[in-house]
Amino acid sequence: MKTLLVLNGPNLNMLGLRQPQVYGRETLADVENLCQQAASRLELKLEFQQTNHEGQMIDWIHQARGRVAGIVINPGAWTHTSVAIHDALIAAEVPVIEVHISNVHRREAFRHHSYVSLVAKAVLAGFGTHGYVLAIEHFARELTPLARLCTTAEVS
Ligand code: CA2
Repeated sequence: MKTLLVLNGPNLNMLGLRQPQVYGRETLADVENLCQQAASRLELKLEFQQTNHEGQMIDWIHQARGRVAGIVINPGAWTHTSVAIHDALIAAEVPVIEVHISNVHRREAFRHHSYVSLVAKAVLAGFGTHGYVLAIEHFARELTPLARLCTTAEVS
């Protein structure tokens, strides 16, 4: 069974507790449940982590190398600041999907630039917590030979 790693950056442990108008009412535990349900439906193993410490995030990214099939990352504010996370994602050589709960492009100008997008195969922003599920579903399509066959059959 292939493994996906879902990584969450700073302050995302506060999800559901403050700023519901921006990030909704679901907690990070709710998001993990959504992700685990999607993964088990798609026959994937899923690891889910959150940290407020940049070095910890970089260590998890390094440890993903050769071990996981894909990384779904919501880097939080490090999206807009961290060359170190950008470099770690390159070093990991694992496909990356960047997820943002809010539509960062409708927000402050400092949220419009992402160091992570430069190394991500895809970016989801503004889908709320469903963005995590969409990212997992996309990886499942790419990783499961049967899913690829179904996709081909649908279009032919
Ligand atoms: O929209 C997203 O998912 C973000 O990655 C969330 C980050 C923000 O810095 C990015 O620009 C966009 C912030 C996460 C903090 O989440 C909180 C949730 C509740 C209360 C306070 C912070």
